[in-house]
Amino acid sequence: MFDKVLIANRGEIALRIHRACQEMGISTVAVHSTADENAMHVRLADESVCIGPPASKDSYLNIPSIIAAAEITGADAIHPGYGFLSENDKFAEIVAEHKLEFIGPTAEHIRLMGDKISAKDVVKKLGIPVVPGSEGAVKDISQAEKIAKKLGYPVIVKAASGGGGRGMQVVHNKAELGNAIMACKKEAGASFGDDTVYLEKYLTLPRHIEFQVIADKHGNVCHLGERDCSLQRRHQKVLEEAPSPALNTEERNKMGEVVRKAIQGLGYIGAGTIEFLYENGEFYFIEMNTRIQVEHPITEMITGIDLVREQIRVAAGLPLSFTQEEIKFSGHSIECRINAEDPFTFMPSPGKINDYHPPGGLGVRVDSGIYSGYSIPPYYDSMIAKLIVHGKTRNECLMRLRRALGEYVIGGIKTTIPLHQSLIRETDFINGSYDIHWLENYLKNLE
Ligand code: MV4
Repeated sequence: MFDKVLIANRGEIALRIHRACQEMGISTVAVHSTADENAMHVRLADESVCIGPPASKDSYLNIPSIIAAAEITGADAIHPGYGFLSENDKFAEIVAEHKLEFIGPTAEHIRLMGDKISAKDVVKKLGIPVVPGSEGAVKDISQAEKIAKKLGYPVIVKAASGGGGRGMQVVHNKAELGNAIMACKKEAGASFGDDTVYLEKYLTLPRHIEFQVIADKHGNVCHLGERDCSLQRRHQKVLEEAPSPALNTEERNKMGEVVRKAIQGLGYIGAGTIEFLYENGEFYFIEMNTRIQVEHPITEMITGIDLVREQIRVAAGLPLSFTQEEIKFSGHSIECRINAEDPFTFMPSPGKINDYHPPGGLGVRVDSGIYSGYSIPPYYDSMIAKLIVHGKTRNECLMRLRRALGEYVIGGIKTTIPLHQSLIRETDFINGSYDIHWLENYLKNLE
């Protein structure tokens, strides 16, 4: 096992990784920008190294500084968290070249999944159902017209190097197709330096359901069930739940097994998430994420498995500490992302927290590095806390979430707590009947 892990991230996930390390007897190195000197994970880490000025490109994305910090402190491994360098194949490669362990998959698997065309192609061959579409890249407009005609409109044009909702165009008829392809290519070229695009049938009212997997270096792969992440605004998840209210046990076990087999066939190592659109009882693969995700705690709450601990174990060459048969899904969990933003306009609201009282009690978990007197810097993502609740049933979970949100005091800044309070009182939410467009429609009707 590693003696020392460098945490190449900030905020709640840096603290989450520190906690896992501490419970494993591993010492931690925090790397931080000048704006994060007072961050909780920096205070709690065994050592800390300032790696640059506030702008992410000069600090949290600064590969030479991070590698230097690892070498100076004698770290054995680097955990990248989510965002920043977590899905950068070059970084994974450089880490390995410096005889450090990257706590994540190989650079090759990151690269394979980073290209959405190759990702779709490889998982399809491994038996995962994908959205019908072009086989590979769109070559020219006339070819695209033929494919679109076969698929039937509406179709969607996506960038091969995109993901997370960037670089997409929905097309309703043949007349719009040429322009949409050109627009998508232009945006993709400018944003990702790669103007390759592909075509898919556009699913109009799907849910976003993703399966969590974890694999070790001995060929063992487990799935940990699914999360429903349909409640999003501008491709930012707002609230997630596990299990999905839309799936039954049979559907879960069946798709879980399909996913498990595919990931085994891929030779993948580490934690990963297979994203699907789910419509009319069918799953359609869209993307795979090769990192730990923001919403991983709801999976931990229903399985009792510490995913970050398992990531560290498998990176160190140890086997998973459980088998698929030993995983028992228990109860229901919901996560609310709490952002330093106006709850209804979503304008960022950084600044000093002058009053802080997090909720507690049975089944309540708060993952956050904030504290009374802490100033939220304006340079980074606005998510400042995650409230995660567990209950024996979805209804118990909902009642507990209502109670916990009511207790939560964050004074001095605006937060999205009031949004969550109204959201969870909506009939559609209570009934679990929502799709990927529900939240945006709900917000529009509030205006
Ligand atoms: C789609 C789709 C409908 N049909 N693909 C958006 C983010 C990216 N990961 C994939 N996205 C979508 N792909 C097909 N063929 C609709 C979306 C989509 C979406 C997906 C998940 C959650 C929220 C969303 C909001 C708008 C569009």
